[in-house]
Amino acid sequence: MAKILEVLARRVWDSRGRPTVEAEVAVKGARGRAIAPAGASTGSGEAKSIDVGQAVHLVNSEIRSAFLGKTLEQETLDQLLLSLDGTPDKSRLGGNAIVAVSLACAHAAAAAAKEPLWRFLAGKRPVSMPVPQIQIFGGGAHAHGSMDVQDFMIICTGAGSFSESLEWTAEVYRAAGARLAKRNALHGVADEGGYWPAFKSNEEALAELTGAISDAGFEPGADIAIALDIAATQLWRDGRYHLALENRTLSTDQLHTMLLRWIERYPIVSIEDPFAEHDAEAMQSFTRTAGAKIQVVGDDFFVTDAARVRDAEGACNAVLLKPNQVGTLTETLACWRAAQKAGYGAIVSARSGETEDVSIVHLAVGWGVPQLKVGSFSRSERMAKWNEGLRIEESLGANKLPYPARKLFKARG
Ligand code: 2PG
Ligand code: MG
Repeated sequence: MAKILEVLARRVWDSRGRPTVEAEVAVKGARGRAIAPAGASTGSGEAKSIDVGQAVHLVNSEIRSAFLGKTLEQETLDQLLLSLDGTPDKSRLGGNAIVAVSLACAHAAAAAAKEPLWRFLAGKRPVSMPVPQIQIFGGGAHAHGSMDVQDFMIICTGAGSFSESLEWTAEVYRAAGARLAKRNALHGVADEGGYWPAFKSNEEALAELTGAISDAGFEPGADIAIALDIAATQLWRDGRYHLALENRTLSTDQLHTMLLRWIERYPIVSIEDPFAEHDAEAMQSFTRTAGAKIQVVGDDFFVTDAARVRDAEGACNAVLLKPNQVGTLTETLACWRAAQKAGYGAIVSARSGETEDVSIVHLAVGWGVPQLKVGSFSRSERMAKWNEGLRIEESLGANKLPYPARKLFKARG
């Protein structure tokens, strides 16, 4: 196996105009490159990012010295990163330095094998395209709190392929924009490219999204369903959930009741982080009640940590996988394996601060993770990922591929 000849990092800029870490790893005749993303609604258990200048310096000094001459083998190198760091939260080398180097190693290994990353990761396993969750309205920490719920997304549950899902999404995105324009409420887009929210209540956004699905000529629930990320950790303060837009606070029970009512009224098939990260009991009770009907996803709740998934005791039935939330690729894969063992669904996810880096699309395809969340259907840091998915689908032969959308989400009217 190839030996590492060079490791380097530089400061680059993300979609929010903030600095981030780009790393490169080279072996003879091949090179891999990756950029660390950044979250805004972060879980307290996430790997800690450090000052970008310091992270770049540490890659170019300590990590480089430790890596030069080592065999390009992902698990061993990820283990080396963890032991060099030596902290439980990756705060010495920085989660941003670690994830950039770890991903760059994977790209270098794939390049050395002369394979696209997804194929290198899949090996001989058959692959299929993931089902996208695509944001239409962005709120929460991605829109200065101007709406409480963070992500109003669609899942094209009736689509027959990845590319068809994108075609349908384009129609809904356009229809949602037209509805806002008609009300003089089109104010640009939030951090992930979803329309900036101009609604009187969170529920109004749900009604508008359902209306946009219909306007675009689809049947809500049968063709296209709704997925929400409540990102409820952001709403929790002094023992209550604060809905600032509606000028009211809710107890845990009241939030539970409100979400159940939304599920009854709107074609919702997935809810992420319905309760705050510390509230395992509320998550368990919600999943007991709603979990047979919908996907309940843990993001801040799991922070891509395999041990948390193993200890969840039915708190969710699906896991969000974000490599930078845990640090290394090996740990991210361990979390996906823990999810599979628990019978959970999984979604590879981008962050709200992104770049042109498309690694996550390759991870979803290569590891066989059935869903992918990238943000909305605008802004090139998002479109770069959807477009990379189209290239992968094309190289796989789109019409021969099984597409799991209909199976994952039974049509709901
Ligand atoms: C999330 C992500 C993406 P952030 O909460 O799922 O929507 O946001 O990267 O800000 O954590
Ligand atoms: Mg989330």
